[in-house]
Amino acid sequence: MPEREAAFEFLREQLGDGGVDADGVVAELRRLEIETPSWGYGNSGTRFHVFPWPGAARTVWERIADAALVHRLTGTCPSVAIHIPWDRVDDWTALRGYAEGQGVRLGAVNPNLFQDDVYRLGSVCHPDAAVRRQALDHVLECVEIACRIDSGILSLWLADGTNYPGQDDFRGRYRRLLESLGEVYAALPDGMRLLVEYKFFEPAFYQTDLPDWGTALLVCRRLGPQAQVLVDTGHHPQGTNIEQIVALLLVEGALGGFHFNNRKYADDDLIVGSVEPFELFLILNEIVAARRDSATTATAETIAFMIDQAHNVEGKIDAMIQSVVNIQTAYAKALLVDRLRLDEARRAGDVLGAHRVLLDAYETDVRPLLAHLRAQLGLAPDPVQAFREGGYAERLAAERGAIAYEPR
Ligand code: LRH
Ligand code: MN
Ligand code: MN
Repeated sequence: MPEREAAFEFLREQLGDGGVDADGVVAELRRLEIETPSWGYGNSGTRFHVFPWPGAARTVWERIADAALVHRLTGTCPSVAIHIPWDRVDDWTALRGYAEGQGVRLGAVNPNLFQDDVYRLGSVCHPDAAVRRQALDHVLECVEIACRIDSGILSLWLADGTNYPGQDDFRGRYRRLLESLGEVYAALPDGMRLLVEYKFFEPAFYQTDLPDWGTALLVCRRLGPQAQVLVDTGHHPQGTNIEQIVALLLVEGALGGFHFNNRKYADDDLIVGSVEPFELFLILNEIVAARRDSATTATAETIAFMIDQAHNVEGKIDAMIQSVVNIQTAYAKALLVDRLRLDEARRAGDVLGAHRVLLDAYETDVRPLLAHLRAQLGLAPDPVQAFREGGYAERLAAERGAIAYEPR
């Protein structure tokens, strides 16, 4: 038996002794789907500099090809989110066909309401009705694009906010927000979801119109059941308990999806799980717990797992695969949590006993489980290594070269 399978058999036995069915865990891991963002494959950077990466994708076609490569190596990323106008094409049928030919589908459509000069004072909350109209027309066009590519998700983030006390009227802006999003909601076809993404600051530095999950939830409540909250893990003040937000949104049936990434200071968009892997595990633990609870299963099953990250000094595809693997790893660990023992400890008031149940799962080396899953899928056991040793980066660098950054 190869060493890898022996490691799996050993783990299977060990888990079995604790009442965990390793094959069941592998089957659940197999159902996990993670959407990668087209914008993570091109060059990006900070306001200080954008370092061109040799081989980084230059066009939407190349971004889709790179997302497809990530799917071929991981087996878990069958869709790619697009951002309009960054990914705009004349012929959506052609782009859709190209993606399908590559083995992926087009996923969430992200309108862009933050890059035009006209949005200096906001988009759908702007004091001038003509600007709000322009912003709304763009979002409505994105609803149409979503229909054409058969995507079920419109993913909306607003950069709207103000920079100085007194600059605008909070109540007025909130009303404009509700009225504008009401028009978007009315245009959604059956089955399409509007995911409302919040962020506490940036680019606005004094006040943001959708600063937190509570405001996003209030808006979704006004709109209706097709509107749900999108949690970008990098969009909270320091120290925020994101796993609690996730749990509450699940109970409220309002958790639409994630933009996974990691951060140290602000909206850093680093590789998922690179700075706070335990936090990632705790978030996924809440999702697994909600899937096991009949009151929350329905919402927990429809969560869109999306990555939203950007790469300043590192290779794009390599970084994306590492994020995917880190999510799979944390999810596998969350699946190992002994929920009966956790429940008992909680009811007995055994504070540290309950905590140790989580640690037991978190500290398990799940790499043999993931390697076993990949063997089932006919993939290499370590997709990062497969990418690094497969000559992909060198081939893409030779084909595409390093292009100087041009604003998209
Ligand atoms: C805003 C954000 C949002 C955008 C993306 C490029 O910070 O998270 O999701 O669409 O970054
Ligand atoms: Mn985001
Ligand atoms: Mn962000």
